[in-house]
Amino acid sequence: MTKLVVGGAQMGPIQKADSRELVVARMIALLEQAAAQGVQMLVYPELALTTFFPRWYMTDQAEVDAWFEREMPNPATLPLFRRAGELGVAISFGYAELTPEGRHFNSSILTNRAGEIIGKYRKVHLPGHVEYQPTRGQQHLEKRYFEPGDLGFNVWRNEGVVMGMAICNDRRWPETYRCLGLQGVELVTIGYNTPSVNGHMKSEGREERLYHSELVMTSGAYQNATYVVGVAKAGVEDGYPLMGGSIIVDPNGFVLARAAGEGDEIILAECDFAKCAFGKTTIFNFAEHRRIEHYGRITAQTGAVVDV
Ligand code: CDT
Repeated sequence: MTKLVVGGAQMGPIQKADSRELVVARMIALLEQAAAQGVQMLVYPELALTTFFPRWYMTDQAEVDAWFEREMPNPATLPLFRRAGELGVAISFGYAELTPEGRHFNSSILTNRAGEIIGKYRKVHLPGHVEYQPTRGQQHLEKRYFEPGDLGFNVWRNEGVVMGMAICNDRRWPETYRCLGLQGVELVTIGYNTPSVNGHMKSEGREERLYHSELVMTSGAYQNATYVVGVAKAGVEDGYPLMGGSIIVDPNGFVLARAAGEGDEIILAECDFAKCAFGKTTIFNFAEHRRIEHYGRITAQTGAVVDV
């Protein structure tokens, strides 16, 4: 029977001018705060080391590449890994990854409680667009700066718990959770940067967006009998608001902890992973109840086809 105190390190805004060193110092402060409260596994947001740079349209590749990390850990982030190891806190955070082959991914890593990287994920569902769109209130250029992740959805046994990662927009897709659920996932970590306003529909404000965020993470948790921890970068970055709403969800779909504000903030919950067994062996016993002979379209077809 494994229990872990899981925390979410919601981060307030990071401005364009903020250095990696400044951000890492904030992450270490959150880590120390979390460890003092007994947290053993701490999850940070997507692209945790920088402002959400895909809101900026850039044409100079050197300018783009400056937002990316060429190795992990690197001199700027090593103090975070070291401190996490000293405190015995496993961590997961997102960053922009530039590979030695020159490939760009929106990635996240997972460490054990010794501060050693044991898993990496590259974001599969990239939202947004490639070219500048003058009609949008703000740009969302993830499709310009990243290629879709090439590693798929994997799990790792970490500190006795089957853990998987997803990033931001992935949380809206049931396929994400099910691919992890089919590998027995017990904890899904999800960092995110979600603008408070919908670039396509200005009438959709923060409350609706918070509702949708919570809806997808609670249903993903329930339908796969897994804990989910979703962690926001929030607040106003260079004039553009990001919503908060970080939550920890239990395997029955109930929210155990919820962030109150839009600044740096720790949420936490004691997670008893034995609780995943009930759903996994009853209503969501996949081996017993799934009917894969009827699910072929899910992998054979991308867009909806109306043929009636
Ligand atoms: N970072 C990220 O994936 N954000 C998206 C916003 C999409 S709006 C083009 C999200 O799903 O929250």
